[in-house]
Formats: sequence, structure tokens, C-alpha cells
Amino acid sequence: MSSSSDDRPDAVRVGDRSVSRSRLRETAAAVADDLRGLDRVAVETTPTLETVVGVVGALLAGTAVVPVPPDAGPREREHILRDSAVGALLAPAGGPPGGGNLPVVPVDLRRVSATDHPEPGPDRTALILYTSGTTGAPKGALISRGAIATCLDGLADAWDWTPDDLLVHGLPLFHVHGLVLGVLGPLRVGSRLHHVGRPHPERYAAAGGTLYFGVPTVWSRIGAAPAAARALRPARLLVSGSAALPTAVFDGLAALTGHRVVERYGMTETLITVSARADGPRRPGTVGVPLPGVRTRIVDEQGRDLPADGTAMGELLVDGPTLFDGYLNRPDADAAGRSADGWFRTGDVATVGPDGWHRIVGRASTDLIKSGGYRIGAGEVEEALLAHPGVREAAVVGLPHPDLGQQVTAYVVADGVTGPELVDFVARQLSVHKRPREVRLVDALPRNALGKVQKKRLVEG
Ligand code: MLC
Ligand code: AMP
Repeated sequence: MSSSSDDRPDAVRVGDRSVSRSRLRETAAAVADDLRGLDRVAVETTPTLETVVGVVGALLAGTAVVPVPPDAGPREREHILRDSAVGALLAPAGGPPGGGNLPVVPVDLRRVSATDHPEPGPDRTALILYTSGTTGAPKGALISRGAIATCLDGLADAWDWTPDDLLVHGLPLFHVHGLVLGVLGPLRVGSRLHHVGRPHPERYAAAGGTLYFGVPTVWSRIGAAPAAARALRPARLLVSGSAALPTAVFDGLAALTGHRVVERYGMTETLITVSARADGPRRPGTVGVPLPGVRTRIVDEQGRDLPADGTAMGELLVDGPTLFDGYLNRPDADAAGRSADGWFRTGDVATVGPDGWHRIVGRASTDLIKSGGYRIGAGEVEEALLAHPGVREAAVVGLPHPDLGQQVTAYVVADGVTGPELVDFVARQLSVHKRPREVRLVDALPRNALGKVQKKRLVEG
């Protein structure tokens, strides 16, 4: 945390409760006292002040934080807790008992401590963020303190983010966007934060911020609520990321708010790597230029470099100080995610212009879906469906959706079970946003001569 002598009582506000920075440090120090010596701790990431205090407490203690989505179904939750081998769960004091066999360390905002915890080194793991791949259960990405610090300093520079700002957002606190940028960002920069609970347009409008974060779905909903959009006129900067911002949404917001949205690009594994700048142009459909220290290049399917001519399309590779330190317990996945010379393979297809501007064209695989800014692995949802005794075959794809970008759609061959029953069945295992929005019951899945499901045909209809 940066040390600002200014101690505003509403430095960090979540919902209708706020704390000053000094109070945050004292309450977090009490959590850190409880965690001392613990390597990893899970945090129940409800959108509350307790989550902020719990995360900061763990960071003060040098204990790696494993965020648990509050709506994670039992199967997903069990996987995260088992795979990360956490020693305890941090949860709001007085909340429902949710630790199972794990000891629960209560986060109590009334408790303070004056312990001065020494700053852990930059190589220490700060966060283990569970994220979906194309197949199987989510993997835990190890994110170091140094990677986070470098990323946030780069963004502060790109966006002229200063202690004078009031950041407003309502994003979930278990991903890079809401947690790293949206909570650790203001703490590092020294700006105020107002987390509005959920990213509803009217809550953004009422918050009177200078800086706003949203995923494209949030911006699209604000653009569809003209009064809320107009209330953002006095803001300094609107920022979009986590998925592609449609040009129509960019243009609509420009007309209503007077702001050309700054777009930035990143991933759980790399943090934010490319962004437009506050003092530079913003071009709809593009995500800007690499942040300080980040290197990017595009390659063809054989791994050969492609020219940065604005036309050649290839897989985007990135390297630099914001990269993660690998997946927990998954050296196989680490190796598969790197090029021969060690750059991280994003799986995104991009063009790079001669001026360094990046355009994200799409994803190389149809098996990673982005819906409402959430990353969803088709394989994980398919496995959840196949666990139903009536399901014989399942193929999950992301179909274009005007509000969500893509919607999770399942094509299923099944006996004696309805679509809504299958949606409920998945909901009992996985997070809400991983549920199919639609189940299409079919007689057979399209397959090629080798028997492989042809997902492109399902997407193209
Ligand atoms: C949702 N609902 C469903 C459903 N999905 N019901 C049935 N089937 C499903 N499949 C329910 C919800 O629980 C909710 O109910 C209601 O339907 C409305 O859902 P919704 O339309 O999805 O709206 P909402 O829940 O408000 O979600 C939209 C959203 C959300 C934009 C707020 O998708 C979101 O918070 N996205 C942010 C994701 C994010 O932060 N990604 C960052 C990844 S990091 P009820 O009863 O609850 O109202 C990253 C790196 C980077 O990508 O670059 O940033
Ligand atoms: P996640 O790991 O949840 O952070 O998701 C990372 C993925 O989100 C990237 O690989 C991209 O596919 C997508 N993404 C993030 N930001 C953008 C953006 N500005 N434009 C297009 N796609 C984006």
C-alpha cells in the first residue's frame, strides 16, 4: 500500500460502509497477526469490506490469497480448496459457516492491531487465481507481488491515475479486473475506491467517480440507460476491458458521456499488458500499445514471427515482468502455454500495426468462451453436463450475444431430461455464469471423419 499522509474517512468504500486507509491498515494487521506463518489462505470474496480487509491482511502477512467466488458451486469450490491446499478460509465474522473441514479465520472490522508486518519480497506469491482452460477443472495461476506492482505502476502511468481520483466499479472481487486493478490498484496509487456492490448503471451514475472500470457488458448496459450514462460526463476516464468492446457501444457512450472509452487488454496469467493512454488517442476496436516493460509479438501456426503491418493475423505472445509464475501443480499446462523461447501464448489472435497498436481479432480456440467478461472453459461445462446420467454427449460453445458478447450454449444428446433440468444440474456444481443460458437438445453432434465434434459448425449455425 502506498503511504499517503492524507487519511480520508471514505478512502475505501464498499456498498455503504467505508474505512480510512489507516483504519484499513490496522484492521488488516489484525488479520495478518492471525495468519502469520500460513503459506496460503482462501478468501470468501463477497463484495464486502471484509474481503478487502482479508486480502490486505493476507498480503501484509505474506500469505498467498486464493479467492473463492462466493457463488462457486460445490464441485468448483472443492476443487479450488483441495488443489490449493489452503490452511484456512477468511470469511466475514458472524457469516454462515462455510469452511467445511477448513478452519475459518473471521474478518472482524472491529479488531485492530498495531503490528508492523515487514514487507515481503517481490518474488513472493500474492494471489493464486483460479482460471479456466479449454478442458478440465480451473488452474491456479501464481501471481507474484512484483508482477502486480509493475502492472499497477504501468496502468497508473498510462491512465494518469493519481491520489486525486475516485475509482468506481462493481466488479467481482475474485478476478484480475475487480481485485487486482479494482482493489489493489487504488491502494497502490493512493486514490479513493467506491465499490458499488454490483455494476448496475444507476449505481455507477450515483457514485460521482473520476475513474470508472467496467467489462463491455457493463458499458453496454450503461449505454442503454441514457440518464445513467449522462451522469458520467463529469468523470475523467472510463476504462473497459476483459472482453472486446463493440464499436457501437464505444460510439454510443461517446455521444452520451462525451468520453471516448480507454480500452485495455490482459489475462489472468499476464495481468494487463496492452492499453490505450489517457493522454493519447482511443481507437474503437483496438486495445492500445504495450505497457512499460511488456513485449509482444504475433506468430503463425508454426511459431514463425509475423510482421507488425496491421494486416497479418497471428497468435499474440507476450513476455515481461507482469507474467505469472506458472500454474499450481500443473507443469504440463505451463509447458503447453509457452513458446519454444519461453514467451507466454495468450491463445488470442491479434494484428499489430506499424505504430504498435494492437487489435484483438478473436480466440484461436472455440473452447474458451467469454461471457459478460467471465472466462469459461467449454470442457468444464461439458464435464458437468456429462455427469448427468441422462446425457450421452455434450458440446458447449459461445454463441454471439448482444449484451454478453458470447452466451454459453450447450448442444446435448440426452434421454429423458429437459434443458432447464440440465441448467439446474450444472448450477448445482459450478458458478452461476458457467451455466448454459440455453440447452439445445439434438439427435447427434456434427463430427468430422475422425469422430471429433465440429464446434465451428455449431457456432456458425
Ligand atoms: C446468470 N443468471 C442466470 C444465468 N447466468 N440464470 C440462469 N442461467 C444462467 N446461465 C442470473 C443471474 O444470477 C442474475 O440473477 C440474472 O440472471 C441476471 O444475470 P446477468 O444478465 O448475467 O446479469 P448479471 O448477473 O448482472 O451479470 C452481468 C455482469 C457479470 C456483467 C454484471 O457478467 C459480471 O460481473 N461480469 C464481470 C466479469 C469479470 O469481472 N471478468 C473479469 C475477468 S479478469 P440475480 O437473481 O442474481 O439477479 C480478466 C482480465 C482482464 O478478464 O483483462 O480484465
Ligand atoms: P481472463 O483470464 O478471464 O482474464 O481472460 C483473458 C481473456 O480475455 C483474454 O485472453 C482475451 O481473450 C480477453 N480479453 C481481455 N481484454 C480484452 C479486450 N480488451 N479485448 C478483447 N479481448 C479481451
